[in-house]
Amino acid sequence: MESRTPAKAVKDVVEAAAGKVADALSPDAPGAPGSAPPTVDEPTTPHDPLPPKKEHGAPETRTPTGAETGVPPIAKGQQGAYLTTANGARLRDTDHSLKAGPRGPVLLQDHHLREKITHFDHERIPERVVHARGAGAHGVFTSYGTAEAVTRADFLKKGRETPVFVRFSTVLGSRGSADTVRDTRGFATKFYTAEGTFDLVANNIPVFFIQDAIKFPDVIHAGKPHPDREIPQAQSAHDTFWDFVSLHTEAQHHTMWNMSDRGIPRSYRTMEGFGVHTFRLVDDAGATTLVKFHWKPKLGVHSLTWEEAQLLGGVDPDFHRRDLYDAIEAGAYPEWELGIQVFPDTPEETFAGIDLLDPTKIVPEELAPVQAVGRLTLNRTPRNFFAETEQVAFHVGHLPPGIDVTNDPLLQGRLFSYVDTQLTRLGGPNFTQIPINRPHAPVNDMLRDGFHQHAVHAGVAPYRPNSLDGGNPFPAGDAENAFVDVPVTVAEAPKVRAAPASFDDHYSQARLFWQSMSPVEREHIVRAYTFELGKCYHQAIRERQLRCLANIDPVLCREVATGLGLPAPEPTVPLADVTPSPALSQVGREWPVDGRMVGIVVAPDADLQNVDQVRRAVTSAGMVPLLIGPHGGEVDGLPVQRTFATARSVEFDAVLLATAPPPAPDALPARDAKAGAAEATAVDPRVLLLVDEAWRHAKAIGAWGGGVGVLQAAGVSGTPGVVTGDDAGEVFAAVRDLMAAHRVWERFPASVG
Ligand code: HDE
Repeated sequence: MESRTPAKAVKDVVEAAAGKVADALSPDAPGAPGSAPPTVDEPTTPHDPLPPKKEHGAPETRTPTGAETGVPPIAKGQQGAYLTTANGARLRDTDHSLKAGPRGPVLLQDHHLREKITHFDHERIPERVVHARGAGAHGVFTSYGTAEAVTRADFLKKGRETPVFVRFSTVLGSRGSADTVRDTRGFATKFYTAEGTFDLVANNIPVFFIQDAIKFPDVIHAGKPHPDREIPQAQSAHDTFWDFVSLHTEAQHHTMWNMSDRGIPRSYRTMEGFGVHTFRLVDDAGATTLVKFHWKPKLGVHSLTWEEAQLLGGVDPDFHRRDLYDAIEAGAYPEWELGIQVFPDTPEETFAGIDLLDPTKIVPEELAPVQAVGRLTLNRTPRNFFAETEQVAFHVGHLPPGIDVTNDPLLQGRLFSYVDTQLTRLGGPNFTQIPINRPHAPVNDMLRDGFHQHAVHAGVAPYRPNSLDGGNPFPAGDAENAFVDVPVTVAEAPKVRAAPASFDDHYSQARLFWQSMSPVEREHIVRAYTFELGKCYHQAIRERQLRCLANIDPVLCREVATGLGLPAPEPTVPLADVTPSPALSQVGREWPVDGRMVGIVVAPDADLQNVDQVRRAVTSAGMVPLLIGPHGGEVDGLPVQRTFATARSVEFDAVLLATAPPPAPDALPARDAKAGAAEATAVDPRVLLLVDEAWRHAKAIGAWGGGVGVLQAAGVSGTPGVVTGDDAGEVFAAVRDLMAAHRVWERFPASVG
């Protein structure tokens, strides 16, 4: 019997399938589930597993102790052509249990049944207690060498390329919750450096709710669903959250960021990342510097509108992870620059009067510019969500020589928590041996045994000192790049449960943020507070939060109070005199449009030659065109990716109209609720809704030929950001230019000056 089907057989299958595609959807649209289109009939000729999709990456094949194996990553997947047991015995049938006759009872001896069901029964592990919902990607970090002056870390030396795995996440929601909720986002990066793994476990907001890790259970219990009804899911618009943050007022700065557009990112690709705490770098000579880490996205910082975020929660709860995977698949690789703000390491640990140990404070970039030290590019999606994204385990204590921690009390608690949590979540102490967590540096610890031990340790003396293993392992010194515990002087002081007096300022930087916003961003903040507090059941909580807002800014307080129908209270502390930080605003610049989605409405009567040209122009501009037609399949030879029934404005960054399509046969509320009222319209009502929403969400809209009629029917002709013309290419070029500013900001009414 032939033990393996040759690889050629796989190639044959892929090629044969390509000739018998079940549906004619464009191969250009990202998101196809497999690496080859399926056939309508069930394949029966045995062959090796199909290759992964071209954008799939996988953890490097390393031993549990960090050595390269030389085995291609594909070997981590299934092997061979035939179905086997977990022990590799080939199976004849997996559809029927072993029974005493076809109608008889199932036999206990059915080891295949027991193995299959038992394994299935144990497929779930606990989700993360926070940041349960996330999406990951592989990539590479290339160092510019600009940090060499302040750190001895090898991966920051000029030209070093370090493999990375990044996991983005929300904080509050369960693993199956929606991506677009209003929340802080996690931005955790694992650098597999030659000197050991470095985890930069960051967020998209540069400050935190609390100043001391001992309050973490409190803030998370307050933000999570109520313990009795377990609602609401993945959101802060409820009584327990606002009860806590209005009493524990050090949370007010972070809460302000959450209520701003930062709380509803457009994409993971358009988020900044912040290490939050101050870290301490140490150079070859032992000199130290304090730094804060920043990730700066190449595409700029952009957000959804609140209505978009809410619609997406229902229409496409996977919006952010889909966006990440689609962009990588389309070749629009997400990029960030890593930067550091650099501060002298003085005994006071302050900069410009700002306490660098207080994680509720930023240092404005205008006071300490962010200096770029390298570039992160994400270029591969995980092949297996569970093995990679779910099992990846970050820890703020995974530090290479050259990077050390400070006494920030929030960071100190995190140093304990991240190992502790994996013990339950990943079922024991050997989680660094899971493929995605394996270091790319030689591991020679004296940790032994435990559940799921993957290493087969040699030697007889896992202790020091020893002579039986010849004294191995030996301590390293500076010459061997040993980790440096910076010998910081610890002041002699009484043991206290207390914070420094500087930690008492809870409002000045919330005010700094508010003062740095443009009018339209302030408008969004007012609406967000009004929405969230409006969802609280108890008036006492609303009133108490208004008191906090009064200490931040009287205009903000008054506007929110008006929306709630409550009087605006007076401040109880003097309003801080702040200098706005323009770097905090998201509005007023232009950015690359890579990986943006452009919807193009077509129908049989459209000028399809023009459509095809525009589609190519969209692709050449680094964006993804999706044709939206009255029905699936093709429209006059052009493959459509969406229909009027399946499309919704929220998945597009801009909409182009090549025609004014009459109602399609399924344009009935009975068939598609989006069709709305039954009254007859000249244009398909789903297309009118598409234009209406795109306009309301301040997206660029373009039309040529018959498409201009849709704009008239929707009542948006001649308004800002609506482009018409005879030449489809020129219309698209104008739309692309508008997209560079992210939105047509003039369309938002801004009453808050
Ligand atoms: Fe975390 N955090 N955290 N956190 N955190 C976790 O670790 C914790 C904090 C952050 O994609 C947990 O493996 C404490 C700040 C991210 O896997 C847990 C405190 C920042 C992720 C934990 C904080 C973060 C986590 C849950 C207060 C931004 C997701 C599962 C002192 C700088 C990582 C896990 C991933 C995850 C504890 C505060 C970022 C329980 C005690 C501040 C991005 O260990």
